[in-house]
Amino acid sequence: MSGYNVTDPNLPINNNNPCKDIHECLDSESVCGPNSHCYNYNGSFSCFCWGGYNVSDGNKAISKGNPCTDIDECLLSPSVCGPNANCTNEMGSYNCSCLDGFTVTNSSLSISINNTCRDVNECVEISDICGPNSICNNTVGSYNCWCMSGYNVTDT
Ligand SMILES: [Ca+2]
Ligand SMILES: [Ca+2]
Repeated sequence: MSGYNVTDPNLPINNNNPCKDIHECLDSESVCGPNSHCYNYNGSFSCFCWGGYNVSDGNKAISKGNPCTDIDECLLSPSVCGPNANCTNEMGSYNCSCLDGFTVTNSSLSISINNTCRDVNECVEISDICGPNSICNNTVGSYNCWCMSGYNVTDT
């Protein structure tokens, strides 16, 4: 039967020389190609892509000629990191980072559409950012400093 090999091909097939399951996964790389795992079972086998990888041509079985390749999450789903963030594709994964002037809302969780990058309120969160006798004005992604009325900036 397909998926089975006779134990000793030089002898007739019988109870003492039975058909044995072919362990296709012993050479997983040549069977399923890279970035995949191979699952052997009696009479056949299956290939699965690792997480973060997808088969090149979804209409065909995973193989060395139709291997699992990295999913470009940034291209596939541009909003994966949410607004005010950079998305960097990585092999088997991706990375989100906040743009300058922004920080992740909940720092104990990773940046995502559900935990977006918010504006840093520099005037509140960074003490004395504008120095003494000044007025600080927070803006989205940045901030401005002004001298209080009656004061001039030290070095223009
Ligand atoms: Ca990726
Ligand atoms: Ca700001």
